[in-house]
Amino acid sequence: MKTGPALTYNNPSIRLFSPIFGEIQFVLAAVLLAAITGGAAMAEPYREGPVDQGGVISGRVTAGSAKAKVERFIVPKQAEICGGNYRDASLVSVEAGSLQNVVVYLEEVAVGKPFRAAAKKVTINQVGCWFVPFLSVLMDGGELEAVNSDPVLHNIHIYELVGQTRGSIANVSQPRKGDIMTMSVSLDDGIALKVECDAHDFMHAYVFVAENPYYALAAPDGSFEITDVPPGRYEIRAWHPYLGVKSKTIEVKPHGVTTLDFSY
Ligand SMILES: [Cu+2]
Repeated sequence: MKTGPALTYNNPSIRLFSPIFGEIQFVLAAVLLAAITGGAAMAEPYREGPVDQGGVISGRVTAGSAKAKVERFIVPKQAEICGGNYRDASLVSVEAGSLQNVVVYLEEVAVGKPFRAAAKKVTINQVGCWFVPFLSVLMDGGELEAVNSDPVLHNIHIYELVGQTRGSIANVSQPRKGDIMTMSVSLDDGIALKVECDAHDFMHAYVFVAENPYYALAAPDGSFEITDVPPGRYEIRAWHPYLGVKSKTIEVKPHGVTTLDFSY
């Protein structure tokens, strides 16, 4: 049974609220999704356990027909902190034919290797009015920390992404430099979080929320590798924050190395 986000914070003046309308829209979307899928039973939660004759999946994510896309935002205030009079936010980034900011992951793994420590807690720093990092991976049930390193107010607003819809799950004001907020994240249907700042509409970040440790954030050259995979047949997906999901099936043989590429 999953629970909603639990929030703790070091600043007693923090405001915590949810836009009711957004919540209602999100609940309706969730009900609709359940109706479409016939309210199928949820998969069992992932368990850590021994991996016998694990295999490796490796490959590369290429841009294919996807083109780099930049959105320009005006920076109307606090230019000395936030830098310049405008901000070019990269929605789709391509380097030498490789698509950047892609997470490749296995869907529906019942039991296998442990999560790496880095996935259990993710910190997003707000510095120079940027969220750093832009994309991170957190295990489902892990802890998300947000730090304000700027001498201006940021208002971190976190949404759960479910397909083409999103629902607000946390909205926390961080008025002072040094403010820290932590929350545990357990998602019911979504696969990622979108992080925005309500004080600066040009600040954007994403957190992929992994249900199992069989994922890889593709390197700048597009390469990825997923190790110690229990032999079997899987659905493997690539997820890009703006371009969405690509899906394939893959067979992993005992001690085998399987190569597979994604192209957007
Ligand atoms: Cu901000």
